[in-house]
Amino acid sequence: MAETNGKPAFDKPKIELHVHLDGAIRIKTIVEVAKRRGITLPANGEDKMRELVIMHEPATLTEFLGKFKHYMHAIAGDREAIKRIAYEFVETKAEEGVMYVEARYSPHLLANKGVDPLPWDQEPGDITPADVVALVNQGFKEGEKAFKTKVRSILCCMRHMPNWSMEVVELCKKYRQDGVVAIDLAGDESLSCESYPGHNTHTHTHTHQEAVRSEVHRTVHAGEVGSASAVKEAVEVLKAERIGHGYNTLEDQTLYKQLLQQNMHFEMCPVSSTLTGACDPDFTKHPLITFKKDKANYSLNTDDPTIFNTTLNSDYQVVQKYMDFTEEEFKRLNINAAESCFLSAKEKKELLEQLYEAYGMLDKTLLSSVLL
Ligand code: FR7
Ligand code: ZN
Repeated sequence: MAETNGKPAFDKPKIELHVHLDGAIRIKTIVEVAKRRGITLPANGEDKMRELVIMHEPATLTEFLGKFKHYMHAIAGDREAIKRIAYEFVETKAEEGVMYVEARYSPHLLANKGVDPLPWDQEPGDITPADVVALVNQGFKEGEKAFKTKVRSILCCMRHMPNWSMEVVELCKKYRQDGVVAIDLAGDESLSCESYPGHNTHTHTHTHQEAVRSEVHRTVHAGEVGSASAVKEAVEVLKAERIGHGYNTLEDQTLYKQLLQQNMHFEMCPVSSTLTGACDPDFTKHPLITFKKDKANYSLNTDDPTIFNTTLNSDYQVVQKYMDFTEEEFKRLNINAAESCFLSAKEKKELLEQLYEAYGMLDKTLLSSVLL
């Protein structure tokens, strides 16, 4: 990873919209929880575990999944651990100067009951996907109180598990008063949202349609390693309001121009994009440069800070160093992130007002109400 020390590239409040809770767990916590539960980890001690989990070079999906396999079995299926990772997540984001964050995860991948197959070779237990959501919500709520960073959550469907998806949207509905704001589709992008013959009532398409019907916000991982057609499918079929990554949108200029016109939000993850092999490791050739030049609506995000050994600041440092990002652009993209977040209109307005104030900008909301 690029150097993460020194002065922050942008020393003002930030918004993060694309970060996986299960890709943001502290190694120290993994080691402590494993010890308490008597669970074996593939390496002894924090330093060796960190070395195993961190990704240094661009990798394949299989290698990437291997990182989760090193530690997810230690956290999944444990009430205290699930609540703790949520609480600590808020503390970490507060330290990074994040004012508002939307954290995402798959409730099924942290459960040990009512999920088939049981993930991470766990023994059956008593924590259902619904219990996972309730525990994460508790951790977030306590973290918000303690650290003053606002947190909401996005529940992920997994592309290879269409049979989990309807429950995910139901959980979004059940917990909408408790901090859950949206649904996502994550996982292996080579699998299309309709690619399960014989499962036509259990497709991601059905689920995202149900999300539209019940007014659950939608984002979809697309155009990261997948092509521009995956982005088109996300927008047209799954009715995504934001796109996770979306780098390959640029391969289809008609689609790209249409999405620019629609003001589609792209959740960009610069460091992640090179370590997953989605983009060329030469940051000076990164698609983000085009999005910036075109004044597109995008945010900057870490994706999986534990695995990529990053903080939000290191992603900001990378784009400052290799893509000539200025203070003005950092402000503009954070305002765009706030505009595209999944809070209610009232809460979004409050967030924007706080940002304008922190950025020393004229109160735009007030101005527009005067002008109207
Ligand atoms: C996905 N996750 C974390 N980061 C990512 C990512 O794509 N950057 C996990 C959830 O938050 C899922 C990890 C996982 C587990 C089993 C099988 C697959 C995957 Cl294909 Cl991606 C979404
Ligand atoms: Zn992601």
